[in-house]
This record gives sequence, structure tokens and C-alpha cells, in this order.
Amino acid sequence: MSEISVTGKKISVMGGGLSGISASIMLQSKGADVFLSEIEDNEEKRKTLSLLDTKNIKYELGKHSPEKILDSEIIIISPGISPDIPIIKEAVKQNIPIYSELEAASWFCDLPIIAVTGTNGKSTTVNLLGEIFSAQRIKNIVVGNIGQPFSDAIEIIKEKEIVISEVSSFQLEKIHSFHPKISILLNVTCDHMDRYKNFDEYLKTKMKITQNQTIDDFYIFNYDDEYINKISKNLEIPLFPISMKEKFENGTYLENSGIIFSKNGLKEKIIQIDDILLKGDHNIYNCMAAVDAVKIYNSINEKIAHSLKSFKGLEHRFEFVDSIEGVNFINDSKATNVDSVFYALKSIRNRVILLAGGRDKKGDLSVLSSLIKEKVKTLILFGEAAERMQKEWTNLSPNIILSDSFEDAFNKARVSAEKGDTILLSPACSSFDMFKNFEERGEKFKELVKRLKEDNE
Ligand code: UMA
Ligand code: ADP
Repeated sequence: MSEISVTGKKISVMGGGLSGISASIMLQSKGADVFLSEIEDNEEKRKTLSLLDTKNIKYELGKHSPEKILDSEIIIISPGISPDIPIIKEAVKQNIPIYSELEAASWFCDLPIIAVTGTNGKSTTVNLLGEIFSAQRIKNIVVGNIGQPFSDAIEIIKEKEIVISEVSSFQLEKIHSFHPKISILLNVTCDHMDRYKNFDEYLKTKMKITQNQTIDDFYIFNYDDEYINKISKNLEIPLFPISMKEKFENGTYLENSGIIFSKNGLKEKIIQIDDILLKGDHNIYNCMAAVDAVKIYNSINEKIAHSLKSFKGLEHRFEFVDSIEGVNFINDSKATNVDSVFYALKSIRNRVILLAGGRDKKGDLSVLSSLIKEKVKTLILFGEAAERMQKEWTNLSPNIILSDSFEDAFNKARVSAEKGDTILLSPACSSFDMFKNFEERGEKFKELVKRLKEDNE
């Protein structure tokens, strides 16, 4: 809960997507005088924003009117909007406070918050946390970047005991009093370089998750990530690191292939990693972070182990789709950056036909070079990033094929595949040049696999 009062205040909300709509409805219901401004004007936007008519919330489409927005006492900015756009720069000049939707929602939440950030693994980890708490009948709600704005949950929060929020760097940019009881920083690798000046700026934005934490809170971080480790060590918050390499008095680590939680040097074995249903080193980190957090909440070891044995993971994240004539198909459409592809390739033992490409997020492609050399038999590239990828990876894989459509890419992969191979969709790029979102791209992949199976029957 915060000291910031919104009653009677003029608040402009920038962006009419999920965050903007939810923040507007929440703030109006708390007594603010809300105005939403959306840059696009099309039939779809008109339709979704008509919900605001039923709530008496004013809005505009097709522009950001300075005379209205700069007349506000507070501005709430959607995560997808860069604070570098001229109207926001002008608002900063005029000292109008600008907050993210995450910050605004937290003003009305008096429950403990577990906030999870990192370049990869956030959605998997927040869902796993939700499962473990639910298995113990601890009433929780999973919100945030996962697709359900925190603001949506404020109405039903009274029925819950804990909020688990997936937090993106975009949402953290404009926090002020957002204060998680437990913050989790899973990893930070090069991503969103289209938004940040450099890696350091991105890392510092991620670190904002801890900015209001005190000695009464907890900070879980990846000890094996050298950048996070360096920047976290001296924070004055109780530290509960996770590691596959080191052991701690307080934290979670591996010992004899088992996950151990330790508090004040008292060790508890939670599970053998072979018994965890999720596969891959990346998921071991996600599981260790979840274990760390739920153990801080005194969760029951058997319940945690049971959840880890049964949690299947999420759609589009290294999702096994099918095996057709000895060829495995894996849908990793959510792999929108280089590091997630690194872990996907690392997790596959046989030869890979890799489908990659899409909208270029300008990640460092050389990170994948040695794994491509070692494991990839054919590289099939599509979308806006295809040419840059081809340039970077030339000479690494015996076959590099450029494709002009996703379906064509899939067909070429199929032709190249032999028994024992894995066809992996792990694009290292966002989907927006060819699809509505990563879900649509993953669905398309799965549909093509299904069609292939039917044709083979
Ligand atoms: N818009 C403007 N002015 C501009 C630019 C955009 O009005 O100058 C409008 C767009 O036309 C659109 C709206 O703003 O109508 C979009 O806002 P948004 O991009 O913030 O999207 P939301 O629908 O509010 O979704 C956001 C997150 N999106 C982004 O961070 C880009 C969703 O994460 C999140 O699920 C949702 O809030 C609920 O919390 C998506 C994402 O891609 C999945 N996140 C990034 C990631 O995971 O890498 C950070
Ligand atoms: P996020 O919500 O941070 O995007 P997801 O759980 O949705 O994370 O996973 C996104 C992609 O990253 C998927 O391809 C997934 O296989 C991969 N991934 C999941 N956890 C990790 C991790 N800890 N490190 C690296 N990659 C990961």
C-alpha cells in the first residue's frame, strides 16, 4: 500500500493495450479522473476501448494530445511505450510524475508480493510458484507481464494471501514505491537492445526490482550469473542466492544432483533433479528460484517435491509437440532472444534442424556459434533477421537455407530431417514481422506438425 492518493486527481494513461485499459478501470474505480490516450485508431482499437464507455472513462484514439496529457497530475505509461517519446520527455520537463501500471497497481495492494524478473524464465517461474502455493492451499494470484495486468487483480486481492508478479524491465523503468517482499532476479543476458542504450542500462533497470527492499525482505538472485552476482553481493537485503556451482548458508543449490535449501546453515533436501518433470539446466535454475521463495514461506518439502514432479511447463516454451517417423518436433516459439535458444540447443542431445528468425532484437548472435557448430545440421532462417543471421553463422552449419515464409521454412526443415533428428523452432527473435505474437507463431508450428502427422497416416 502506498501513501499516493488518486482520489479526485486528473490521471492520463498512455496506451490502450492490456495495461492501459486495466490501469484506467482500476484508477477510475479508486476515484481518479482518468483520460486514456491511444496512438492507433482502427476498428480493433475502437472495439476494445469501447469497454471504457461503459465505465465513463474518457479516451482518445489516433493521437497523444499534449493539451490533455500535460494537463494531468499523474501520467501512467504502458510498458510498450518508450519514455523517450516527445510527449513523455515534455511531461518530465514539466515535472509531471510518470509511473508504470505495475507501480500504480501496487498502491492498492497490501498483500506480500513475490516479484520475478530476468531475461528468461519469468513466466515459467511465476507459474511454478503459483502451483506450489496452490498445492498447499495458500491462496495466490499470478499477475503481470505474463498477460494479466496487476491492476486487474486489485478487485479480487482481498480473497488472496500472496501476489506473484512477473515483472519486465519495461514495467520497472517507472516504479517509485513498488516494494516486493521477495524479489527474484533469474538471469540477465543481452535483450531489448532496441530499447536500452547498452547492457548496463538494461541490467540497472532489472536491479530496480530491489530498490525499495529492506532488511525485512528477501532477494533471490542467480549467483552463477557474473553480472548479477557482482551487482548484488553488497545489497543490504537478506540474500538468498541460487547456484549450480556454489553452496551457501542461506540459499538454494545443488548437491549430489539434488536441490538443497539452506537457511542459517540448516540444510534441507527438496528433490533429486532427475525427478523434476521440466528438463534442461535453465529449468533447474527456475526450480531453484521457486524453491528458495516458497521455503522462505515455510512451505512443506513433500508438497514442493510433488509440484516439481508434476509441473509440465508452459505452452511455447521448449514444448515437445510430437514425434513423426522418428523426428521430434519442439515448439520453443517463446525463445525470442539468444540466451533462450542457447539453453534450448544445450538441452537437445541429437542433431537439430533449427528454425530461427523474425524481428531482429539485435542480440549477440555469436553466443550461439559453438552450439550451432556442434549440434545444428541445417539452419533454416526466416523473417527480417534472416540475413544478419546468415552472415553471422555462415560456415558454422553445413546447410543454411533462407526461406521467405514460415510455412516454406517448415517444409524445408521437414525435407532436411532424418530419423533421430529434432526440428526445433527456437527463433531468437520476436514474431511481430510475420505474426500477431509468439503464441500465434507457435500455434502455426503446431498446426503444421499436426497436418504432417495426418498426411502420414
Ligand atoms: N501505444 C501508444 N503510444 C505509443 C506506442 C504504443 O499509444 O507511442 C499503444 C499501442 O498502440 C497499443 C498499446 O500502446 O495499443 C500497447 O501497450 P503495450 O505495448 O504496453 O502492451 P500491453 O497490451 O499493455 O501489454 C503489456 C506488455 N507488453 C509489453 O511490455 C510490450 C505485455 O507483455 C504484458 O503481458 C501486459 O502489459 C500485461 O502486463 C508482453 C511482452 O512482450 C507479453 N513483454 C515484453 C517481454 O516479455 O519481453 C517485456
Ligand atoms: P520469460 O517469461 O522470461 O520470457 P519463459 O518462461 O516464458 O520466460 O521462457 C521464455 C524462453 O526462455 C523459452 O524459450 C524457455 O525455454 C527459455 N527459458 C526458460 N527459463 C530460462 C532460463 N532460466 N534461462 C534461459 N532460458 C530460459
